Amino acid sequence: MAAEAPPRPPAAPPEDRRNHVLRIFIPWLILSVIADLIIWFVWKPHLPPGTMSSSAEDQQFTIAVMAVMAAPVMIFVLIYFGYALLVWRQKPDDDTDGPAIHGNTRIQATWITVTSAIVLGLFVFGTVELVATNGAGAGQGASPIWKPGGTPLQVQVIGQQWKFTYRWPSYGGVETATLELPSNRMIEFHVTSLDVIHSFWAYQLGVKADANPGFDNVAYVTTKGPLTFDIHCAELCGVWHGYMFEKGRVVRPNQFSAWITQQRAQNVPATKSLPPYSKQYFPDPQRRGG
Ligand SMILES: [Cu+2]
Repeated sequence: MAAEAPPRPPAAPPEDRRNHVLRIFIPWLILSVIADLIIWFVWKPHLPPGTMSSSAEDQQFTIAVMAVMAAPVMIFVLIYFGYALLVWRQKPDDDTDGPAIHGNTRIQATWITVTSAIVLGLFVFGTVELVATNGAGAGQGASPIWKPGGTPLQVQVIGQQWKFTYRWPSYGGVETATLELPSNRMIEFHVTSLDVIHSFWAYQLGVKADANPGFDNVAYVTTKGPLTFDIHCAELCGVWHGYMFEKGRVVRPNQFSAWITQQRAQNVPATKSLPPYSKQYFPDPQRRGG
């Protein structure tokens, strides 16, 4: 009696001859170029905080560069995801296992190289941008690492519940209720507080620095042309926190000179009764509120 014929091995699935790499790569390339062009030429010009100071312009530029680098990564993930769902999905009634795959050196090496290059590139880029703009408009603390050359105009910003006032050490220590700055000038803000923690946020200037009592927080910015900008407190500081907003102005240098001269003359009696200019103040009794 002849032995029963052994069962035939299942037929091998037909070899997939489609070039998946190319079918993913080409749409990715086209969509990435389109997305990056839209980001750079359509989106970037409208991106807050605008371009009306050195820091604002740098922030806009940096965010756009990061978006240009991030968009192709996101598009790749979405295309790969969609492609896998459509092309590699299991057919109905197909209970066979997929091929056993044990690693893929080329893909792993490419992945590690590309992601490392992106992360390290952004690290270097971000550091250079931060150093080159003397802190990019953020508070650097009492002894800034990145100081600009020349002699910036010093302006002390004093947060208090619920108003910012401004003191001018190079103009007799006068304290003003509003902020005007000369155009095309490096400004050195000294941000402090008399009571609780506030945050000085000059939106269109791209400046944001915490105002802490008893602490001198330095932030640099270079103004450009004339501008009206928004000033907000960006740190919840009590019931009237939302009331701490006002307009500041960047004006031509001769207008600024006229304004500060007028402020000095008008505030002579108040300036006499103020404590001398200091990098920080400790009012007595210690003010607390909220
Ligand atoms: Cu506040």
